Amino acid sequence: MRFDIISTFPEFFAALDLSLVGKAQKAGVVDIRVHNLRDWAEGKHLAVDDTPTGGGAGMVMRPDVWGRALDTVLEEGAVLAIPTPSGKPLTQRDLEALVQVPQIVVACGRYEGIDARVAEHYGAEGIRVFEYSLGDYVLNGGEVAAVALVEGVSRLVDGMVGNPESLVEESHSVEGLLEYPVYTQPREWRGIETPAVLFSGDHARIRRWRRDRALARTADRRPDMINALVEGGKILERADVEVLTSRGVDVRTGRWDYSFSVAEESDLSEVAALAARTFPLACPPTATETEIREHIDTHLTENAFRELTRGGASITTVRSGPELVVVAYALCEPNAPDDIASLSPGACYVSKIYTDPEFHGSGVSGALMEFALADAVSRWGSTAVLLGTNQSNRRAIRFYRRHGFKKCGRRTFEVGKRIHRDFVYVRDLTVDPPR
Ligand code: 6GU
Repeated sequence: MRFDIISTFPEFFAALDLSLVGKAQKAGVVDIRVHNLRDWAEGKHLAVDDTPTGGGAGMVMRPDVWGRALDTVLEEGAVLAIPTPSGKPLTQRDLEALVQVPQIVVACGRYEGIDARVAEHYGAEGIRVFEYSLGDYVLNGGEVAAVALVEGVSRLVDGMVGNPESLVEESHSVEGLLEYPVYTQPREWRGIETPAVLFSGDHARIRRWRRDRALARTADRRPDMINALVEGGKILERADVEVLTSRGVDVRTGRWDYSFSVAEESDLSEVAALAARTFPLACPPTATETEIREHIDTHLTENAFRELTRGGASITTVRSGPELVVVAYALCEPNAPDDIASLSPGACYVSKIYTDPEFHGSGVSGALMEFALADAVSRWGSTAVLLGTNQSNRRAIRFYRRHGFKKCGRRTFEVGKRIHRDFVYVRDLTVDPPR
């Protein structure tokens, strides 16, 4: 791989004699030649720039000087790379394409840039011209961007990086996600523990944890990358959906549409409205309309929820859409009811988790469960959580299993004259969530 860099500051590129790129040069893996543009300047002052035609601030680099330089340096099959803040943002895909080329000539402009006819002329001559930018900010010249391109391409050249696997996993590889956070020794540093899952030796769990962290990071920092994943159909796993949902992403649209919070008094009328809406759908077909109505009017009113929160319960909600309506809520209590508390002494209790049917399968319920349990741990210091679910509700049972719950008993309870049979589930809150 051959690089030719043309600049008015050739000394700048001493940096490329260091580190891995320096080693690669010495090993003959890459050949980097730096040229001083002024060697092609003419006249008494060896000027390389002049005032902008049509007026304006600053100076523009002369095409004749650049023409003489490039005619000398460009070889068959070369790409002419021109760093400029008005170029195409440089990506890993660009670097992967550039490493296939025999020669890259980087033309570093200073001042307000290079006369536009230079790119036009060489493009018309059949040379591939690549005007690129490092991002949406302005530097004084193309030198930093030239170093970035040379280093980024060099490390993809065969025989460069010691461990080829590190090329596969890093940020901006084909996965389309930012890299997960990394840790090393010591295990605890300034009171911060390395996540326990990384010591588990369970490679499937570690992989899942890393993917979760990568997704969460990408959602928080790079909405554009999440949208590309959604459009490309690259979010396939249910666990992906839940992590993204917990960061507010509606994966069906790629929009940031969810917000999670602990309910305050002023939220309780909306919580009651959602409860009244969803409760009938969760009732067995044998329940009569009157029974259902009676239950709603006594247990699912704003007042009933207010009493529960005053009694120490915590309600967490998910809001969505332009109107920010409550689409899911969870009700947690610091202690489980007497009939099951002995199954896990000291455990807190999830008494309800309801999601608007429109949001079933959206990841909202799972994300809300984790949010509600994190709230319980910080609020009450809970080390375990209990819940009961109807024995015939297979969907709920699968959901709780996925969220790390294990069956630990049974209970019955009466609604009207009917006896309901529940399984009781427990989850240890002192270990990392299952994923
Ligand atoms: Cl490629 N050049 C200059 N001058 N400023 C930049 C840049 C390039 N990319 C970001 N800012």
